[in-house]
Amino acid sequence: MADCIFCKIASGEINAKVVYDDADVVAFLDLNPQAPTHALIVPRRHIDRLTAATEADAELLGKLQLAAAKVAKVLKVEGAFRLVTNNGKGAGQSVDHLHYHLLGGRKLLWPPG
Ligand code: DGP
Repeated sequence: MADCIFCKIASGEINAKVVYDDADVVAFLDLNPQAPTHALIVPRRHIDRLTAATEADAELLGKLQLAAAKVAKVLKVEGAFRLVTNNGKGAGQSVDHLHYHLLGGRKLLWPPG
């Protein structure tokens, strides 16, 4: 997508602190961290949000979760972390490219608010 910031990060057009990448997935540190460890895991292929995914994306969605587990290990928070996606503006989604927040490094409260 031409004007998508996460597409540009995935293609290398915009710099980010990449902590993991493979053929389908890129993970990088969040610009505005909400925890000592805060990474974003995104598919290289543009999908607006989880509810825009289709059956054709099933394998990719699985890869995102497996990549998230690898990112947690890379960032040494595999023992305790939260993986969350904000789907839609009302849920706090500000970038329209599917992404999972991986948060860790501090006590994570529930419910999250
Ligand atoms: P959300 O609000 O769920 O759509 O999360 C978007 C996150 O993306 C937010 O925590 C800040 C982060 N973010 C926005 N622009 C950039 C950027 O250019 N680089 C990086 N690393 N993170 C960004």
